[in-house]
Amino acid sequence: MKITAARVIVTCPGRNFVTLKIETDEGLTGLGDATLNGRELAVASYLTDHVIPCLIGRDPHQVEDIWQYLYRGAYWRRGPVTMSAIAAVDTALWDIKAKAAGLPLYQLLGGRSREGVMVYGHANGRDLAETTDQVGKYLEMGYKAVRAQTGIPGMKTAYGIGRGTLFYEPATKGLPEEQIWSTEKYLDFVPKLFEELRKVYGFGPHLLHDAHHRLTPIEAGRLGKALEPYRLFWLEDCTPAENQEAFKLVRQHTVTPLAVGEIFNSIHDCRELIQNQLIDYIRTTVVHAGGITQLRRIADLAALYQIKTGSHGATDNSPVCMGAALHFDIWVPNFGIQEYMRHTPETDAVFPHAYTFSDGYLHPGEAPGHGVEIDEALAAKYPYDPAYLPVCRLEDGTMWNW
Ligand code: CS2
Ligand code: MG
Repeated sequence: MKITAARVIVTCPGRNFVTLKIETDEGLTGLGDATLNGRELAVASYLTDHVIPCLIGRDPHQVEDIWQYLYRGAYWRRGPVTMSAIAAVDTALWDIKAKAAGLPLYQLLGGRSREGVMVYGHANGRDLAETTDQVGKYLEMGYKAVRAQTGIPGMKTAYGIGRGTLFYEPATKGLPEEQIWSTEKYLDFVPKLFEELRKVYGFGPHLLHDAHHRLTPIEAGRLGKALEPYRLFWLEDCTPAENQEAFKLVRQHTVTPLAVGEIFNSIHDCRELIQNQLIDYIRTTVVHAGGITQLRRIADLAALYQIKTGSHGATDNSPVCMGAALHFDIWVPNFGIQEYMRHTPETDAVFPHAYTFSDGYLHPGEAPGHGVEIDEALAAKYPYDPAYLPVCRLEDGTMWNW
């Protein structure tokens, strides 16, 4: 088999998605997600201008060799743009290989290790009552695990407070929205949220929380300790992770499980965190961490240290990423949980998919490949519409981590 053509499809059915479609001389096609929120066209150009010309004429079955060619061959290694582009190629090639075999992708990885993929949904509200109410709605839908984020008294904005129900979309049109942050107000209020949630819903459901890189290591330790009585499934991105050693300080102060990795793009970003057992869940995902080929390597490394997977699954990861992630999740021995922020009906219509939700679990389906296609005619009706993620400042105007 030979790759005859490849192209990038950019579409905005409510939010922007970048998709790579690879075509072969045998008529099989594969899809890969290449969406990098707020920087979409950089990846589209990387693919169109620099990667696609190198793919034409290659055997799509050589998934590993093509991965190595794109990674080593660029000379400039790693980084979110490069690795999202490589991920898109890798995902599309796995899709083609599985379609050629007539099998769902998970069968090529080693087969099913569980009945379904436990997911967590996003509950959020402007205040404690609204957030508590929203958590209840997810539990009614059958979710076994819910992430809770709440508005904080005295703060106009807080991370994770949604626009619309069932999904949270942080990117906005125009220049980046500026949000104001107070660590003090946040640290005082968050334990009250989880105290209330445990009071109302008991200790049955798994509860998660995302601090979205806002705290210093010692503040993260303080929050983890304060949340211990409420037994969180995980506390996510409690502090920025460029300095992986920072997590030693967090670990010294709390036994609340820690999750990190949604912005990582290679195994090297998480190596120290894994080898020093400084985290409990690794959140690297198909689209931003180099595809299935790199993700399975990260998972295998993590397994040596009893660290589980918990892949990023926000709305900016397209249904193509979600489809591929679910095949990975149903196979990976050290699976923990999968994030699942629902896409809008418009997005689901552009990306028809085999995966389904029932009773708190997602199922990848049995379609050959990763089970996600694109309706190109419909996609063309939604042209690219630039949007940025917000930026964050402290109350005195100092730039902070969004
Ligand atoms: C978040 C994301 O899903 C998460 O845990 O941290 O919503 C993140 O903010 C977005 O994916 C950014 O594009
Ligand atoms: Mg997050």
